[in-house]
Amino acid sequence: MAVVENYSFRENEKKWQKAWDDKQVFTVDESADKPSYYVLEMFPYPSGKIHMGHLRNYAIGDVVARYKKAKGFQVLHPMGWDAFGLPAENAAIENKVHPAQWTFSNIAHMRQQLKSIGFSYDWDREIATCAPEYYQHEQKMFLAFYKKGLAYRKEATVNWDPVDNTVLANEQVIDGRGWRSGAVVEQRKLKQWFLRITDYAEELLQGLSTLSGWPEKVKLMQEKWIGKSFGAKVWFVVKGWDEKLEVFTTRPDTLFGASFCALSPQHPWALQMAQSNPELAAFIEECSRHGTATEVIETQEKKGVDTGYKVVHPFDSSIELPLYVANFVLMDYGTGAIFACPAHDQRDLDFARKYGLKVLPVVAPVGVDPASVTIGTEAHTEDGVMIHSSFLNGLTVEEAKKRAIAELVAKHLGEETIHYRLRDWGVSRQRYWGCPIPMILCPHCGDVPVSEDALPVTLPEDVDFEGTGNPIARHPTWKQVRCPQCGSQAERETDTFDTFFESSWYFARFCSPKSDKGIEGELAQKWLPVDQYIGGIEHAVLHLLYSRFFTKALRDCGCFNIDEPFAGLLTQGMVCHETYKDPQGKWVSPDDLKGDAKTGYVHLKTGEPITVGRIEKMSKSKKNVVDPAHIITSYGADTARLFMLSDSPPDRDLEWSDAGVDGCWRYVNRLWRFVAQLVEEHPRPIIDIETITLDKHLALRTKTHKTIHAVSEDLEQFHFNRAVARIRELSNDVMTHPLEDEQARAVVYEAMDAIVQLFSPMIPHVAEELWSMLGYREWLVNSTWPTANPALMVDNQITMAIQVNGKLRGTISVPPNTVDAEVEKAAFAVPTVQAFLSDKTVKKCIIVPNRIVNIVVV
Ligand code: ANZ
Ligand code: ZN
Repeated sequence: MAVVENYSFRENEKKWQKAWDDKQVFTVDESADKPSYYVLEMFPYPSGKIHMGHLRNYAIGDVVARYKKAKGFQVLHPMGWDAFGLPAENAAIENKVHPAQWTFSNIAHMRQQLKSIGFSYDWDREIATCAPEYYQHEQKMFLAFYKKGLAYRKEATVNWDPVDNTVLANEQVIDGRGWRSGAVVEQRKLKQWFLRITDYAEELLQGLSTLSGWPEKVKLMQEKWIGKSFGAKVWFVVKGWDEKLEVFTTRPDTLFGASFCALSPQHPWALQMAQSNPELAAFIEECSRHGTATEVIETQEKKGVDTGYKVVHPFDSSIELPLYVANFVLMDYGTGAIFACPAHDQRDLDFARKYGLKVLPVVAPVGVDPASVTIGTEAHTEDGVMIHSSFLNGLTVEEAKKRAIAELVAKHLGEETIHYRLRDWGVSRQRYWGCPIPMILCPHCGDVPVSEDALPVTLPEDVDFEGTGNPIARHPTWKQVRCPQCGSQAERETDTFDTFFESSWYFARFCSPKSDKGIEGELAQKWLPVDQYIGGIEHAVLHLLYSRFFTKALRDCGCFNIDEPFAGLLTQGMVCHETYKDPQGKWVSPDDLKGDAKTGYVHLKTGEPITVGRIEKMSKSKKNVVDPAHIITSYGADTARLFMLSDSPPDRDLEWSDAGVDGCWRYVNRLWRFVAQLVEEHPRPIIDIETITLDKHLALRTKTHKTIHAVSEDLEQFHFNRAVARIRELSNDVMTHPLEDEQARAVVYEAMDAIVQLFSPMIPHVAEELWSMLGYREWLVNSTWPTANPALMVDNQITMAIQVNGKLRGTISVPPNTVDAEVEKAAFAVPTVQAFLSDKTVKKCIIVPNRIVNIVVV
């Protein structure tokens, strides 16, 4: 037997990458007469190197892209860089390197890494969002939005990160702290640019129901984020003041349980009243020291100050309620004022208990005697029947809501409203490394858009990153400009866009990446929506919601006629790894361990015993990261890809294990050695495969065709791990199939061809190599996907269960649709069945064709 060496991935992966690249096999041919398919993975931030999360994301995307290409689609599979953002600026401060230089050198390194993994990208379409060729188009978009009233500036209380010196979006505040710096967030007032995403709240909500290719959980998260609620506005007359207090409520049914009204500390009235009320002024000042984040407001102790004013109950003018300013009322929700019903709202109850205010239950849970309803420390928020509520008594909550609103309308004291939790999107950031907002602030004309012919507004390059705040604002000349309207000395807007702006339309730019028009309507129309989008669940709300909003806003600006950006969405799970700690409780990297799972680990350098902790998402802070670069240099890209795909379903978490990778590596080698030996010792026979009649060979043919069918189905449904398992199972059969004669060899070659083709989207380099070893001149990457022959997919043997008095006693293997008499004969001949028949009389034998033989004995 010939000595066969290990598969040389180093040589082969490079060879095939170069070959594909030279022939531009992944370059889109816009003129091709094929159906189009657009697969996109969330583009990376150029942090410096590819991590495991990227590898998994792109391995999945590449399977989809290569599979669709083989299925005859013209596939658009692009890659680019989400290149603006804070880390570049931080690097500028720490390492004294310009953000552009830092970013572009990271891009160069990561591009080379991606190329070494052999992903099927059309590199001609590469984009970097920090290039003026990219961001100039979003300046035009912003001006179009501004013209349409979709962009506006307003003074807003913002979350201020005192360490990063920047404004944070609410969602960047986690448990009251900055998401990056971890600093306690403060409140500040600033004039900020906003995009009117709330104009699209209803359409964004309705659109979810059209997204059948999205995971339910993502749609649910978006639905909650949009937060539509039906309710009412109620106008309370303020005693001794010629004003009505407007509150928003979702529970007008509970009005008879109202015990007080409350204003947000930022409510204009509160600020006005504070001028003559030092206690109130001090309280408002205290509140402003906390963040605006909902989490903070929900978890802090409920506190307030009585303004001394009274408001009149809309249904009974003899009832007067005190008016408070309370810290749990948000200014940017509803009207910034509430009426409180402590019996049925927990926040109101906490507040009422603290200040000794009235607590009157007005909803009795179904089946509970109204007289026995009492409220302790927990509010009743469930459904029920109205009590202590005059004309509402006896109605259900739903009925009472309607009735109460009708009464409010009749008295001109309120109206029905719909409310959304969704807020307008604040896009201003006081940062250098972002897209400049193309606006000029003129002392005479106010906000003036930069004129089209003066675009793009590019970032100044010679900036100093030392001081605090925004380096552009500190630049001596950049912001000095003449007002395009009146010509007087004016100033440029020095804020830059939130980096979610760039990622909200990049998928459209990939359709015409070099066009000086930005988005070419016709090409966007051809490719969009993206057929399959793949990325992390962490983007379930913001990025995906902003992209949906942009698509609708761009549509309304006449850019194209598309409603939704992503038809299909796959959110992949995380890559996890065991964690390790030394005796001092410090995290230890897997690279610093000696030993193994069985005998235990010690520290490589200190020899100290190591405790193994939980399996967690790979993260720098827990030191449980494995660098894909190491795996790729020691095992090759195909092995790394195979492991990423075979271990668990793509939407679940995956546990990285050295043993698992090693198993994949050994498998790739086994496959390669088998083919190398096969072609050397048993050349492909020249016989017509359809003439094969021997059962044992037909069984392998059946398995091959069944596998082709099942794997194709698996890939359609993104069940990559199942697909891998099936192909491996077939290959095990092939490798043990006797190669005694021509018929045997013919079916083995047929099976091997299928295995290589089915594996080609997952382990493309070794598959391409095996394909040529199997004798094909045409490249595998250009071959079409195999199809299963339905006639061969029928089993020639099936297994039937044999029951005696309802208990399973054995099985038989017979050809499908065997006549009953033969089945019976075979069943009675099984020894384990006979044991239960010996001293009994058979009453009857019922046969469920192809499935069960039921023998009844007494
Ligand atoms: C009276 C009431 C009685 C309420 C009751 C609830 C239960 P969702 O459902 O999330 O939209 N609310 C209104 N504006 C607010 C603001 N700016 N800050 C804090 N809370 C505010 O919440 C709507 C409910 O939240 C409203 O209904 C209001 O309290 C409160 F048994 O009105 B409710
Ligand atoms: Zn002017």
